[in-house]
Amino acid sequence: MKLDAQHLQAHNQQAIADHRAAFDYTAARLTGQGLDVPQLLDKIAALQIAIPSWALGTGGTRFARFSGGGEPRTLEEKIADVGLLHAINRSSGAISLHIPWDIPEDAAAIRALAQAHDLVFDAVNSNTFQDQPNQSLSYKFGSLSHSDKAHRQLAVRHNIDVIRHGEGLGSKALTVWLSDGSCFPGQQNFRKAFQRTLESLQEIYTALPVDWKILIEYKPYEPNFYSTVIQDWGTSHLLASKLGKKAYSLVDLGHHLPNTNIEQIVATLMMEGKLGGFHFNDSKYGDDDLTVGSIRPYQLFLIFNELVYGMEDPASINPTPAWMIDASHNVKDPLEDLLQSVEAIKIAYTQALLVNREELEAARENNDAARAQEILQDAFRTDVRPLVAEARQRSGGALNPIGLFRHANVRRQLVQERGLKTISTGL
Ligand code: RM4
Ligand code: MN
Ligand code: MN
Repeated sequence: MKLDAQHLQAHNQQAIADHRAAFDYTAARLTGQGLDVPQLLDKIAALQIAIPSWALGTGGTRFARFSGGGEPRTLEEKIADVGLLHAINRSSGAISLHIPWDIPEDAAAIRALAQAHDLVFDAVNSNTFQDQPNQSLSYKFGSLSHSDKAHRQLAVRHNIDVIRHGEGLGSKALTVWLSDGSCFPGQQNFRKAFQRTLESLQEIYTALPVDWKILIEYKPYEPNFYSTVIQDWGTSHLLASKLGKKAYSLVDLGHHLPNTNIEQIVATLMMEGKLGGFHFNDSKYGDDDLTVGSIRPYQLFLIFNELVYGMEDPASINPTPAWMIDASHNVKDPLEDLLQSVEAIKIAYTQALLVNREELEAARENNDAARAQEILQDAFRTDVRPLVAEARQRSGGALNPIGLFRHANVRRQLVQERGLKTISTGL
């Protein structure tokens, strides 16, 4: 289905008076503080967050999966879903594919379809954490780090295939996440596993087109429960540095042990010009893949505070990272969940744009911890939702995304089109 533009306009019309009052109040306050509101709106509108092709179906756990109705059955239907999101919020203008969950059989046709929905292709993701039907060798004991060369070669070739698929779609980056590691002490030689991974990545790196990046994701545990080969940002950064200038680290918010200071990791990687990608989600215990901002919105803000500093600092050597949501939806409608996630990202980004950096630096130089906290929390506690809504509306999107999604009965129409019992490839 495609969203009816007139429906969107009519829905906005109902909310416009309340919105205008809230926006005018916020804009006047911020202008009074010396902020350039039109410039803020441009920045908010420009931030586009990629949607992964595996997040459009209902997620599950290793215990059960309770599918929802109208899930996209094909890559074409997944593109249509992201197109719907983008039509509603004008902020999800990119899609990230996981190969082989979503192999584009006819790249030119898929690219044209995406274009018709105003979408581009973000990073492509390889998958060596599952065996595919008829696969000659198993990844049970690893892929790029496997003790056996033939296994490693299989995984290297898969990554190169993924690059080729991505080239056909106009992607510019390959994301590698490895589940490689060990479940028991003594099972793996840490040093050999690292060296083998590096060698495999070097082969993949050689196959990267000139204008491509390789993004290396880290994760401390799961599915391996004793060790993972790329366990933390330091290991990812070490690999990226050894590989060369097209290699970067990727931070996934869920891939940290409890209470890790993620904002400090972001600061360090950006200082080194090595933060290439970012996966958003939220968690309470581990890699919970919950809706962005649903558990720890202040942490998200503090992370954005570092991201904005890294992006706006004229001396920064870090390219703009590839932004993607990487979450799973076990109990919510996936599309509603994604709308909420994008909104949470935009709110945290906007709040971070409000931070008075000069005053913050002065407070830091004076070791004035109380003042520094005031500055940060003043930005965090500003209700920026009218700014985010205004930016969205000016770009042709909805003032109230979830309100419109429900009012337009999007899910009911998708169920009618696709059926109640459909299952999407992915998590
Ligand atoms: C992993 C990791 C990867 C994602 C897979 C589906 O935990 O976050 O980025 O591709 O899940
Ligand atoms: Mn991820
Ligand atoms: Mn993850």
